[in-house]
Amino acid sequence: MDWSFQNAVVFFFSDRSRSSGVKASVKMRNGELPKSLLVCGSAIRKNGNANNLVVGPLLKNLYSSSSVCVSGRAQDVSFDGNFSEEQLVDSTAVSGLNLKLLSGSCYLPHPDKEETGGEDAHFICEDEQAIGIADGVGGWADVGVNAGLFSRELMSHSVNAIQEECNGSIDPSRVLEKAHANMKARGSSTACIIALKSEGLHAINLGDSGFMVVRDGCTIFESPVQQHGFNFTYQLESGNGGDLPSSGQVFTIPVAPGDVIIAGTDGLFDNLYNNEVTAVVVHAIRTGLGPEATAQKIAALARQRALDTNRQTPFSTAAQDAGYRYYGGKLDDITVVVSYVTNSANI
Ligand SMILES: [Mn+2]
Repeated sequence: MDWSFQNAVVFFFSDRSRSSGVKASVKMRNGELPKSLLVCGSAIRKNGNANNLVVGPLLKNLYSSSSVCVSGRAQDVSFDGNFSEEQLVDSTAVSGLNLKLLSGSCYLPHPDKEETGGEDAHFICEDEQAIGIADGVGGWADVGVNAGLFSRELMSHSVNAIQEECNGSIDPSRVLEKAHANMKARGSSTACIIALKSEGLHAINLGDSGFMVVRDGCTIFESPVQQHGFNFTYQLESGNGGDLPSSGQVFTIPVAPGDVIIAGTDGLFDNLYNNEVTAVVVHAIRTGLGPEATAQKIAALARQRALDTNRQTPFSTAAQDAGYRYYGGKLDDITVVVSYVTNSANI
């Protein structure tokens, strides 16, 4: 099989606190409420806790089953607002050209945890035209559980489920359901699975990993973040704990040759704004870089921002909105998967 599974070994970081339950919310990365999504409750809740000055890094909250407002049903989102009928027709016409994804990735574990590899995991299924990303929730280290094992197992099961699907009709939701049903490891993780089909990208995203699509130097799509509260992502857990795959958001996005998909964990999207990612992509394409080299460039810039203690980042903005005094980037595992959408006749 011509797929590669990125083996992320494991490390931990301790969880700052177990979050109290808050209403489910959906928030765009840029801080705006999504226009075409069902929004449950408010956006990020102000944190009323006394511990408002954060000295160390803010770390992702564990799911606390006793205090969670589980979201409702899966939300089918097709981004009608972004695509005119004409574009949809064009894209369908283009699909006759047999689109293909050319993918490459870069993974930079948290610098303190390079030896054990961190908690992100991802895969690229070249033959099946699918990619996936998972970010194990680090708070599990407090109870002696390595969430890196969970994210790796989730991605491994996803690859197996993809290979059971009929070629060309991979359903990312079904893949995630199957993968989740087979989970044995303790822990929890975000998940994002994207497959290219004849009519465009099909994807499911649960939690604060995600992906964006760049066309002609513009961001034409970004998946919204799903979190229960600030730094408290939606997450899959074994069995019926945590959020369920049905809470993931499902997307169908028409794409065309020349489009670039950038998928990543929050180590990417907490540190770089969309326009920064897009600028790197545009420069990379202009200089003829392949998807792996582009992923490396994006990851390197995200790491640079993560280490910056002054610059405003998406994460520091979200932290400040939540009532924390926090500046700079957020040091975390950084996973970037870049896929070029090509006409297979050109390969
Ligand atoms: Mn992360």
